[in-house]
Amino acid sequence: MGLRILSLLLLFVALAWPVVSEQLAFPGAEGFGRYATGGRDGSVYVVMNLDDSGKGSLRDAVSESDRIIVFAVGGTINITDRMVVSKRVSILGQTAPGDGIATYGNGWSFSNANDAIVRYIRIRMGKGGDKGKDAITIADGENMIFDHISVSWGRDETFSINGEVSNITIQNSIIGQGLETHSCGGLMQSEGGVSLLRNLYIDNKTRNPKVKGVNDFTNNVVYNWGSGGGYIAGGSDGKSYVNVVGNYFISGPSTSKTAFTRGNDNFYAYVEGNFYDSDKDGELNGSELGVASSNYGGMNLVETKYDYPAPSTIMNATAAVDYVANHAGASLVRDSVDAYLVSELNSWGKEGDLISDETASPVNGPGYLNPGTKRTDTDGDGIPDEAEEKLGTDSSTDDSMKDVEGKGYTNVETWANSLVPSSY
Ligand SMILES: *[C@@H]1O[C@H](CO)[C@@H](O)[C@H](O)[C@H]1NC(C)=O
Ligand SMILES: *[C@@H]1O[C@H](CO)[C@@H](O)[C@H](O)[C@H]1NC(C)=O
Ligand SMILES: *[C@@H]1O[C@H](CO)[C@@H](O)[C@H](O)[C@H]1NC(C)=O
Ligand SMILES: *[C@@H]1O[C@H](CO)[C@@H](O)[C@H](O)[C@H]1NC(C)=O
Ligand SMILES: CC(=O)N[C@H]1CO[C@H](CO)[C@@H](O)[C@@H]1O
Repeated sequence: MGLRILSLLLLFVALAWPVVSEQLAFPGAEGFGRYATGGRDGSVYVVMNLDDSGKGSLRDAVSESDRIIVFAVGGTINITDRMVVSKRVSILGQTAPGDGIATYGNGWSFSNANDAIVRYIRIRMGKGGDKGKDAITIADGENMIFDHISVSWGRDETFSINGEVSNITIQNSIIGQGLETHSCGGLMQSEGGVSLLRNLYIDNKTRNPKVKGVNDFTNNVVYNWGSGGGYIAGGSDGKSYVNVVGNYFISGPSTSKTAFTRGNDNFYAYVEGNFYDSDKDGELNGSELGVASSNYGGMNLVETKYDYPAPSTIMNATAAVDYVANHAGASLVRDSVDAYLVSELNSWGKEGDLISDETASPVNGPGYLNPGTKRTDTDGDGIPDEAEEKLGTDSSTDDSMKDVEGKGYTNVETWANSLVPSSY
């Protein structure tokens, strides 16, 4: 067979090969981390108590790989040591009764926690946490998605990605109040792709965020950054390739610096439709930043958008503010901390503060979460009886890891997905 025919044949085979469509982490998962698998090929773990460790605790749940974690209880889990998450774990906070779940007292490590899916949970570190550590750290690993989480009070950074990290999404989340004196939103430094979509960065002195590498920053709101800066174009070494689209920057009482700083020729950026309201006047009436390097801290602006996995809908910056103010964070129920932060945002420049002690006024600690009532789960498979009836599954057989709908999600995921909106 001639080489030519062989290569034609190979081309034909390649074209005819069925395209394997990868499974989204959940309906509405977007960006670089959208295909994280979580614990889909493992088993269900039901968190039964608010203990810091031991059987039935969240710490025990995340200590082993291949688990889908659901909650039979709601409330605040006080943690002493850092939480260290294993590979292929889904943490589905929306399944908790009452006001849902928070951890308080220290931070979390998702380093090497490949394929994590994390939804609707509050991670509040606080001054009791380990000195020099972040509220959330990812120092290496790949394929992770964080959706509708609220992270605050990091002692070093609040949510930080730095190292050999690829394919991460943080969407619809609140990252705020990094504790003084460091008071940082966080580093987002990775060559392997980080998507930051529809998040609120609020009340951090600096790094809201600091970006380096491959990054998509779309439809975020940044409020009341401090003297360190808002979006910081990071790094004199190495090259960065970023999209910055449809974001709204709003100065607050702590703000003394312009929205974008520290760009250079190695920081290639596609920018479009970003707004800036710098006058702290109690009204949201900023204006669009012109496409000029000087408005973007000296970044090297490019004309073509980087082809990164884009959100299904890109809003204008004003609509992004509306969405973020109403829905970002663990928003099934907004706890007192998130309610307070959003009230600051809604003052459009008049209120906001950088804090060093989360237990003092005005924050006064993590607040109280209503535990709600435990639901009956006869077969103990993690899906309450009432929900099994609706799903058409058997409430007397452990069938939560089966896929009754045949759509690629286990029954327990189908239930969890049904509890929350399926698009942003
Ligand atoms: C967590 O600590 C707070 C005090 O900071 C306390 O009120 C609460 O009951 C504790 N929660 C649990 C589950 O022990
Ligand atoms: C990141 O995701 C893309 C698309 O799914 C994939 O091609 C690539 O191999 C992933 N990278 C890593 C390091 O997992
Ligand atoms: C925004 O509104 C305030 C208060 O009405 C006004 O003082 C300010 O000039 C407005 N800014 C812009 C950019 O229109
Ligand atoms: C932004 O989008 C919203 C919602 O689609 C729309 O109502 C509004 O007119 C848009 N604003 C601008 C300035 O285009
Ligand atoms: C919550 C918190 O500590 N925010 C801090 C963020 O940074 C600003 C600027 O330093 C501080 O004033 C805030 O206290």
